[in-house]
Amino acid sequence: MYKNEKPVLSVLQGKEVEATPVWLMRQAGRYLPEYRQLREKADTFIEFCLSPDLASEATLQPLRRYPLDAAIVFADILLVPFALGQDVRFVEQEGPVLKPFEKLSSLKWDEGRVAPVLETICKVLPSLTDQTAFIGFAGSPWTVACYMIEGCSQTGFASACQMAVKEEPLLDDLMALLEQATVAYLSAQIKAGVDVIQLFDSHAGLLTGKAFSRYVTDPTKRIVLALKQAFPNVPIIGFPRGATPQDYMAYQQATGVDAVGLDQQVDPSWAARELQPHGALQGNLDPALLLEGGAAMLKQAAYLLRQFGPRHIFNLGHGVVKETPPEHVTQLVHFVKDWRP
Ligand code: 1CP
Repeated sequence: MYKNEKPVLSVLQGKEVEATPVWLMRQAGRYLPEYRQLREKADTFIEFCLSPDLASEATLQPLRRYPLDAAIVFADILLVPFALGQDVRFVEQEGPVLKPFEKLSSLKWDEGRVAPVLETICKVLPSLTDQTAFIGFAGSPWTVACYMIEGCSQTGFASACQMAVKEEPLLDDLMALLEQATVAYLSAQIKAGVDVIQLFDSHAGLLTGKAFSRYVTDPTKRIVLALKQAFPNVPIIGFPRGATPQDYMAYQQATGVDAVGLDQQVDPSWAARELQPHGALQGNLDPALLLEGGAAMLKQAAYLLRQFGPRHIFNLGHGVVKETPPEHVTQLVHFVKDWRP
């Protein structure tokens, strides 16, 4: 046993762990009353993300309540378009609104615009125990491109999908720009002190087959390669949410990620059989079960723990929904921490 190592890192490095580590996507955020109170201290969500005092506190809030094995820096995937110079706002009840960009050449990566995120990382570090992994993240180019092209999420990203099917040069150019920006941003996060990276490809499932490999797998592979060359010891979790089983397999085999994040549509017994022999897995409790809590949630949690065994980081299949009672999270996290094979 590697007692003095962070369990999340051990799983990602293929080492034995005593118990399955756990963290939750969107473990910080609006389901926590202390987050809602903190959120009032900034006028806009972007300002909140770019205030190291507030963002570091938001990062730590869930760790004060629950014995989680990882912290994830409080930020948002849409800070990348913001740092490229696009106008990004978050509208209450509606979600993100991005102003269409005139031409691609007007976008340029300006790391100074996300420097406060790096400061947040530095501020959080001294408060983490030596067992807690610190996760930095970015959206994958396809998912970020969806928002940049569409401007909001209400349209189901129809024009981005159309551009992908037609392989339009504008999309390819935007993707290339995002790939470079993502590598620069994640490298800066690693230098600031995170020890794991997660790539959120939340809208990967809008594409399949050839378009999936061109806009999801291939860019991820190039980002992983660039990061691994510079930081060989920093593991990467890839989350191609909504991918078909075939696309999940292709993604795992081709990208070089250390772990694949599973959404709740993926059948755990299939994933344990087909994916787990090739790498660690993360996921995939349905956030609706966490919302529900109680016996149904614990039954499925036990099933996942049995199915996946030790090469697994317990998580949800997507983020904690904002109506979730915080006590359900207490129940789940303690259940996972106390579980033994
Ligand atoms: O006022 C608020 O509190 C706004 C809600 C909120 C929060 C708490 C948004 C707006 N973003 C965040 C933080 C956030 N976003 C984190 C850090 C918190 C944590 O995980 O503990 C992370 C990792 C993200 C990542 C993110 N943002 C994703 C990828 C994961 C996913 O949920 O699929 C995506 C798609 C976004 C875009 C986004 N940010 C916020 C909204 C409302 C949306 C749009 C979602 C949509 O398109 O429906």
